[in-house]
Amino acid sequence: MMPIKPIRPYPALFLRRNSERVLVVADLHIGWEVALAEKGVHVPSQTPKILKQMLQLIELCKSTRLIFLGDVKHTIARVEMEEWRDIPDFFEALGRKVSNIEVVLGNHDGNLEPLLPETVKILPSTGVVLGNVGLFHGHAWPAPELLGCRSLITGHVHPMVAFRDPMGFRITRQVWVKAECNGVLLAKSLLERLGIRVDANADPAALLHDHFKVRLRTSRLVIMPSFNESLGGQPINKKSLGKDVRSRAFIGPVLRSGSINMDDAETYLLDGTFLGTVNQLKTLS
Ligand SMILES: [Mn+2]
Repeated sequence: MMPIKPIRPYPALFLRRNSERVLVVADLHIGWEVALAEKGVHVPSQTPKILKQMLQLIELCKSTRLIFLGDVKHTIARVEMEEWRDIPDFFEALGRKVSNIEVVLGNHDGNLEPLLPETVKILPSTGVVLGNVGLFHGHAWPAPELLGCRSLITGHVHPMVAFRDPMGFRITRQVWVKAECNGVLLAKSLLERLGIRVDANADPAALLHDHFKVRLRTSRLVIMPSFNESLGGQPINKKSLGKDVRSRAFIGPVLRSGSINMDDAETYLLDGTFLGTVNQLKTLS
């Protein structure tokens, strides 16, 4: 089985597939500073810092392939001046080190394509299969073929834990989330979403195979922290996670499908420290 290895202490993942050495990062949100500037808060461009970190990681893992797991840019549909400048430069610099670069589209990647060098391959938001790992951004449903993968990996959520320390200060930290996924429930939700009727006594795994020739294997979901560390995130140990309308929209259809056991999901700091399950951390929030 292909190991899923977070690169400690970075919000990045290293996957090996045959001779390929794949570096995966999610949620760069380049141009985030511009949205802040509109509100009167001026922060220098974070893109040089993000590029430097990417180049270090490429060196560290000797990457031969890069996958950006959505939300490369920040403004959703528009393109800001800074993005016109930063994004092409960013990808050209990476392209000098790694020839195989792919972007899985996220919900912030409207009009991203004209900003990318032609050598960068754009993949749909329904994701990509890498052996027994399926990667997609998380704001939209994955393609049925991803359910043939044992593990699914998403971004989008910007997972964090938030708690109060003994002095009463609020602490937030980015985390990795590893959750069990009930593949049968996920298959059922996805099939229904695709307009395929699933009767009460029907076997979603069999239907998935009949319609898409996919053998259901998914049993776990990993949520990646955002690569841009300046961003805010979603405190996953908040008692009301997913209950109010705003956070419902933010967590995406797979987390809402009822197939992911978030209560017992394991959380890890970027340095690999195991913090406990989401349920255990709820008492601290
Ligand atoms: Mn997103």
